[in-house]
Amino acid sequence: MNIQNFINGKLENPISKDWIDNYCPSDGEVYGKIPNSSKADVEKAYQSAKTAFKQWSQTTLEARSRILIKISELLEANLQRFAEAESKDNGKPIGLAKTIDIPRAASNFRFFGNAITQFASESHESAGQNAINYTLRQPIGVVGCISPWNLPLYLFTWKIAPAIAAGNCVVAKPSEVTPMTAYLLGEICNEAGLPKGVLNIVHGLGTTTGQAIVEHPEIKAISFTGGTATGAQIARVAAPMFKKLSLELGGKNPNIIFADCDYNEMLETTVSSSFANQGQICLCGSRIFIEASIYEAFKVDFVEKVKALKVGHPAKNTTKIGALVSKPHLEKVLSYIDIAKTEGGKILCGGNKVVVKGFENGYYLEPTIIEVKTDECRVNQEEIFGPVVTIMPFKTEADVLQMANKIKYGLSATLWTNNLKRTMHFSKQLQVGIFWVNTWMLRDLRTPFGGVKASGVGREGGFEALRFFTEAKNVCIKY
Ligand code: TXE
Repeated sequence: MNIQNFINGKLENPISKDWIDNYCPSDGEVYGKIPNSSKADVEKAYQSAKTAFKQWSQTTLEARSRILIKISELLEANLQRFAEAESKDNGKPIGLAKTIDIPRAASNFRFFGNAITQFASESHESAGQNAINYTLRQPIGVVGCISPWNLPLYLFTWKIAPAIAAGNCVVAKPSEVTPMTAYLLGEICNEAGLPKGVLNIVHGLGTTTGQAIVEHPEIKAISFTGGTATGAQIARVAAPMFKKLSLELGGKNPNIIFADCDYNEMLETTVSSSFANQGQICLCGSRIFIEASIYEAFKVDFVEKVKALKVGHPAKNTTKIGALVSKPHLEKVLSYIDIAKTEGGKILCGGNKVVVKGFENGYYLEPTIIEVKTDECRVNQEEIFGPVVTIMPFKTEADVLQMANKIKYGLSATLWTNNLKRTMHFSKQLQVGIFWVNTWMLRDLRTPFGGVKASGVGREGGFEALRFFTEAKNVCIKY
């Protein structure tokens, strides 16, 4: 099946006439083509967005809200179809797509449809000067949204929804590895009555289509989620053009386990935080530090639970671990397992490709636990982004805090303890943007979302996203 660009409310082939293969990760087959859109395609999308902006920026909040909520309802009504498409395109278990990815994409539209009606700006009475200042928050104009392959529709809509809610028009590019649900979104937007040109979706490679969006002189803000190296490249291009940038990049997050935690809950959650979505979530807790007194017991229990995770075809309801997203990605993850061995890491379970009967060319890998001797080894410092975690014991609070922070990334951290004093201390000392205590991935869409250090710049979510997608203008009136 061939995918098309969605420009000015219409699905169409790329001007570039250039196409790339779309692979199905569960069987390794090419099952369609996607446009590799050129500068000319991006320009066409930009012109459509620019034209739509005049009216869209003037629509009432109520009208915008109604359309966003309608998109959300239509996604819910099409849950099965979207979940199947996401699972096939990405390799993730259908159960996950049905309970997490697509419902969350629907929530993104509903949330920002409601949030925009509550978004307010400040005013400042300048006492003694007979003046009042207020902040006018205006949409930026045409903005660019570029998203990755791990949570395709979930992250694509996490950017698009606040951008259009705030009155902008969008040129968006999903990952070329997982374009399918973004393609299906176009028709839903039309059905919901989103005016043509408000959302334009162009498909293609990062270095062609993505780069053309970032380089476009009139696209004034870029919201990006993806790899840290790509984020740096985007910043290099966008900074001299003074574009507004929101970058949500990689992570290598610590999962810190103290003996005084609720053990069973910790164990269940740690299995998910390690391997959900084949470990391909920037928030996964891929470095597990365990207090020495429970280390041996944890090791036995964790390995037992992980060995029981069923690796299989993503369309099967019993599958817990589906296929990795692509062949190059599988190879990257496997190369880290080799690195672990040369670094003296001990593979406690997993480490090998899995051959699924009938789907021998799919990109399957066993969930893998590596016991490392030192936190400084490469498998503990570099983002692997697959079903691979490291474990090691620690003795003191100070030791584990130092190891948790001694890394270039700073996205999230999880702490397992029932000690309040320790919790407060860690909440202040950990160099991360998101800190979970006795839980993982519990999300409230109002909260600021993003990382520090090499994990990114800026925050998404709630009013932070609406602030990003608007320009603040100070108006000072003397009376
Ligand atoms: O992501 P890319 P890749 C990490 C993970 C993974 C690594 C590389 O470690 O192994 O990044 O993954 C577009 N200008 N994460 O290479 O390339 C690209 O087309 C503009 C973490 O698949 O960063 C896609 O739409 N755009 C992460 C998007 O950027 C460009 C999720 C992300 O792709 C571009 C995914 C360019 N020059 C990977 N180059 C997370 N934080 O969740 C690429 N793109």
